[in-house]
Amino acid sequence: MRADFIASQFAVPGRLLTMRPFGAGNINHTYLGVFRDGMDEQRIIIQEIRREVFPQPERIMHNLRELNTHFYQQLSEVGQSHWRFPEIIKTKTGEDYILEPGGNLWRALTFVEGAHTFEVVQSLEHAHEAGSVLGEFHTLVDNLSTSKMQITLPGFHHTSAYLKKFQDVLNSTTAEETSKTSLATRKAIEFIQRRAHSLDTLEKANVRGELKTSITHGDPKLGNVMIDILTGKGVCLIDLDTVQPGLTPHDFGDAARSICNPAGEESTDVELIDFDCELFQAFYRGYSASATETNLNSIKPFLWSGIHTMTLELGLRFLIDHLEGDVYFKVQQPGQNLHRAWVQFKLTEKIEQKKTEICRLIDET
Ligand code: GN1
Ligand code: MG
Repeated sequence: MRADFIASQFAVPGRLLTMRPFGAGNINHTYLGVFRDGMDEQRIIIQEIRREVFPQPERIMHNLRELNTHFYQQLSEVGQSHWRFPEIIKTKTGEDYILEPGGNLWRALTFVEGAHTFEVVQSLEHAHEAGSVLGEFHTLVDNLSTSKMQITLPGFHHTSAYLKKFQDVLNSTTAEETSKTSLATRKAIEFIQRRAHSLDTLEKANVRGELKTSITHGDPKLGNVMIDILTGKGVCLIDLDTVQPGLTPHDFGDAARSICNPAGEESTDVELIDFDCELFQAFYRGYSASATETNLNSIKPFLWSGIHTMTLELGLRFLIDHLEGDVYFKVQQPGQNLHRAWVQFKLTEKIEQKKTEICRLIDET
């Protein structure tokens, strides 16, 4: 296995005992390596960053260095904190990563011990902790200048650019053929077309100067929230590859869409999809308790749109990938990206139906 060879290039004491695929990521290839040095055992994360998704993966490593330095500074100022984060493990020759000639980037990170992640929400407390971790993340990066962070994924949450791409893809022959053969595909296309006008609310607010650009996580879904195994408390956000300048309500919306759907985004039954307002209340209480008051007040008017936009945008991204032949999101079987799109579209419908209640919960805190 190639990952074994790569693992041996990093400066970890001892010998590699095991190496296995790890996590449920849709983009990069992640492995957990276990090293043994005498009686000591160390677990590390090895990742292959796909260049076809991240055109300049070196930027991810630049941002990670900046972010870790910033976290250290912030946390040393506030004293003891439970916040933890994956750290870069250097190669034996002192580099931060290994670049395959013309290809992907490999890096090694420390494993956050004593904590785990869940793909599906476990309880109201879990939703609260996930909210709290996201609020804490936004507070920690509040004074990190956007100029220090590079764009790792151009156009990542530019929803209108996805819409443009969708229209281009629809004009291509493959998409025409797909839409002729599948009713589910045709209906999915119509689903987006009916909502195309509502996709750029946040981008427009940003252009008008009503919503500022800040450092965002970019992918704060539930599966990226680490929870302490013993206490059940939130520990940190992992998967920091898309930390870059963006719009905070996008982060809020991405977290909410994944936490408040009790069936999870890989549910095989779209009829089970719901946006649970009790979970949302718990998530929102956790978020507002750890976000700064100024930030919360400035994003409040955009939070429902953030949830709606991010859910619809993810559905749209899955649909585009289905139409393009599954080139972006990894799939286990054909049609999986279309199904994933429908999960997000069902969730979008629920978010639309429950708009009044969601907005009431946002306003009363
Ligand atoms: C991808 O690779 P992963 O699972 O962390 C995607 C996110 C989606 C998510 C949906 C870089 O994240 O934007 O919300 O799948 N990441 C990228 O599960 O596109
Ligand atoms: Mg990710």
